[in-house]
Amino acid sequence: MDRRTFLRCIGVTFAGGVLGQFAQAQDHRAGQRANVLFIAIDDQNDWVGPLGGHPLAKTPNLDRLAVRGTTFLNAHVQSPLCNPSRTSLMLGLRPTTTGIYGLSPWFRRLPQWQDRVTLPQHFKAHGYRTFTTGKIYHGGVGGPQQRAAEFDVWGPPGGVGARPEKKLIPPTPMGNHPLMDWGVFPHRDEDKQDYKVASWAVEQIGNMPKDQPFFLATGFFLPHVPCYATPKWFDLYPDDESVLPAVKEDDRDDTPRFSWYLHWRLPEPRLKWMRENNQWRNLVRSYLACTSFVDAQVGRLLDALEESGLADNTIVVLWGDHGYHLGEKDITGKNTLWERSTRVPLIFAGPGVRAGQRCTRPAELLDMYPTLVELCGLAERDDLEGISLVPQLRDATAARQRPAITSHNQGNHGVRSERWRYIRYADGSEELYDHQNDPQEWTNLAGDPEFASVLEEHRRWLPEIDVPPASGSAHRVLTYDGATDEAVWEGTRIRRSDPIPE
Ligand SMILES: [Ca+2]
Ligand SMILES: [Ca+2]
Repeated sequence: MDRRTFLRCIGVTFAGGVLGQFAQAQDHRAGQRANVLFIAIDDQNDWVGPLGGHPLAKTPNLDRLAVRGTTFLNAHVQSPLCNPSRTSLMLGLRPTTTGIYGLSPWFRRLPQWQDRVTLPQHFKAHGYRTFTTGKIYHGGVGGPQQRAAEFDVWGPPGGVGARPEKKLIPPTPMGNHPLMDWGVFPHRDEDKQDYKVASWAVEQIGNMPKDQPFFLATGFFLPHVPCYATPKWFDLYPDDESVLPAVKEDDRDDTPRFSWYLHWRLPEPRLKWMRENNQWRNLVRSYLACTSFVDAQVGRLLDALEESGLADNTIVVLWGDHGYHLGEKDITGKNTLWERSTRVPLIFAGPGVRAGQRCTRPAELLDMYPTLVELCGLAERDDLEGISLVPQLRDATAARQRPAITSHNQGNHGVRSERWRYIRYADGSEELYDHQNDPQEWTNLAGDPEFASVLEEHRRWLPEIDVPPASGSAHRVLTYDGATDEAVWEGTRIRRSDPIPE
């Protein structure tokens, strides 16, 4: 009997919830569903060891998680911004379905989503005890009653922790936003909020009741700005040009003007400012340093799981809420439909997950909800927009029926298949990149008749449902009226002739 036939034969057992990594299946406590350790990393792009987005990134703990599990090399967010990305994956719905594109609103404020059963709530309904600490949702969820409705047990919130008395870098454009800061300064790791978040999660893991499965959500804030690091982490990265990502000087010449509208006026400095103020290398090293620091916190969680004896019956899933540009395409920050902004770590490990796999099939963070439901044998839901990744967790080469789709405000979508990235903006302008020959997305092929059929193939995946911003939408919200060619960014009209803000 080959493995596939074997898996089919034991399919009933899989659906029943006692999931095993083949020979390990019998080791589980009879009848006990697998636990879930759900790890979020804020603004974490693909600069981690398992994804290879930066050749110098040092993430030994993500590396060891990847050895234990399956890494999705082509996983993408549904929105390149915290609130819409997290709302999407926790609800199992696309931003184009909810209309949540901006940093506001909190989805419970909308009558249509007030009673929506989120991922952790679905686990709670199946007998799990749910825990949360750090940044899982984008903002506060409300008072004690609302908090209790979202999770059973609440740990320390997310945040920066130790910070210098004043900003380390020169005043940044567009208002010198307090979060726009980075650099090395001496402080104790223990005083960082992410350290405290990990400590609390470690403590919970050590004290988990043995007779009830748990869903533990742990959200790290770094490498979100401000990226403060102690010399220990900063010095992991060379103080020379080798640390900088490759950029093409005229890269934006073949991208539509509308691509600028998606990040029209933002506190994140452009590359030009970074260079003029001698901050590019500093930001890159600070971001990488913070990535390594967070990796160490992930390591503490993995150690705790092993020491508690729970590792064999706990599914670990680790994800980043969206990527981050550090100079590529002339900008820093998020809010784009390009690879650096949409590609994120997505790693599963534990019972039911084949170890050591690297999957190149497109995957969406939206898929986590149905995947975890299937892995843990919970009741299936027919109102989720993601697709379970369990076939790929068993065999990384298993077929995937659709590409990954990222949306940033109504009408702007990126479609990522195994080989291509197709982008369509609300005004109809387009981009096409061939990742086989152009992994940096430097050459826009959309205007080349040779690729007309590729364009056509990808256009059909544009979301059919594509609603306008929900009521109360604010911050990084862009609207466009095709009839009048009027684009409005955060309430202010952009004219075709307006210079691109620096
Ligand atoms: Ca984020
Ligand atoms: Ca280009």
